[in-house]
Amino acid sequence: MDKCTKIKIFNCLLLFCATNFFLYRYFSRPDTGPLISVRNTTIKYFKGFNFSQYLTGIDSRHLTQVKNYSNLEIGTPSPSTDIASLQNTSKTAPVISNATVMLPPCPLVPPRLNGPLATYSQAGTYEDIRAENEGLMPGGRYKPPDCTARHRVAIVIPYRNREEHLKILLRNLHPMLARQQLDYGIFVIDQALPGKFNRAMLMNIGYTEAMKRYDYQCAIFHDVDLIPENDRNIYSCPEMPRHLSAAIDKFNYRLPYDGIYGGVSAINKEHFQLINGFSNMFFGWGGEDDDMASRIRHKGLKITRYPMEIARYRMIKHSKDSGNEQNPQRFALLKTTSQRIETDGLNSLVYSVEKVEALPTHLRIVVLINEKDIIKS
Ligand code: UDH
Ligand code: MN
Repeated sequence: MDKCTKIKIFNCLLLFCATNFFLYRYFSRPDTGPLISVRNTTIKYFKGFNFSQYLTGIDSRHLTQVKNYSNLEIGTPSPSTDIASLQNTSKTAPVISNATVMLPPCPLVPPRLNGPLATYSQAGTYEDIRAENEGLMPGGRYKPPDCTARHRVAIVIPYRNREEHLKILLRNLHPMLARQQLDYGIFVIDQALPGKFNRAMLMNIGYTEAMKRYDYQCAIFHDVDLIPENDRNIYSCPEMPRHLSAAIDKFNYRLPYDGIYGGVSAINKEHFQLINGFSNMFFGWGGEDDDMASRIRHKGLKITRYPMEIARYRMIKHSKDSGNEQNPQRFALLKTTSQRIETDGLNSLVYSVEKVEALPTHLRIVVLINEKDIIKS
């Protein structure tokens, strides 16, 4: 064989290998390839692919988690089983039994999103709302039926005496969260009378009570009167704290000021622990969200947001509530945020649970808090 033929054969071989390589890459893409490839290749495919990361709300930190779970997540537990219990029992290989339906991880981009939404402005009973939402379990728990969710999210609603708002919110939220393929639970933390309303403290309580019940990866704190208007506003666990309600109709869909953090926000468990949660000291209206934004900055974290076309909400019109008058002390408190972080928050929570009710659409936890206990601690 002369030198020229050898070179031709070598080139042919090279072409053959390259073609096979590209065919393999193409067919093992997340949405087309076999499952095992999904697990091995999604990590590479999506790292640095910002558009999809934005769409899914998934980031490198959670992709790593997905990778770590890959041995476990050949399937998802049936609704009666818990991922945490699976993790405890199957460190080496997943046990496939009749009782456990094994499902693949959900797609990185939820496939049934609509974008802008027509929202409901009325709602019937909690039972009516449940009937509209297939798969919704008592106490407001949901897991996708056909895949293992990539995010386990506790939705915490600080609440008192706003039942009409709550029903409207739940009627809008449940179908959206199901389309977003999240493993979520809704916790309504209902502050008993008497006493001034304390939104931030209710959110600390909601976080604490949620984490006792399930291995949630993050919490979303949600005002009862903010109705999301776009389902690409994904309620996933964020890499950095995420302010979700950036564009509200009441403020002409603009940020009233740059550092605003009120309304709806998401934060992962590690970061919430790092900043010691919210302050418990804000009784009455105002300031608690600005205190939180300072805590986040103080610990070197960043507040992130989705684009304004996506992060849209309408606020149900309401007047001021009694028991939640503007707090005149808020400006003085905001001067001492950095001194209070380590001692005022999750580690200084004092409350009593008066009642826990698993309603068809949410878990209602009635709590009693006492301003004097907080000031003392
Ligand atoms: N909340 C209740 N019950 C109350 C008070 C507050 O459930 O009695 C909860 C509820 O989730 C609500 C959230 O706390 O969405 C925030 O309270 P808000 O809706 O009163 O706060 P908002 O920022 O203030 O909407 C509305 C008054 C507008 C005054 C603007 C002055 N700058
Ligand atoms: Mn409001």
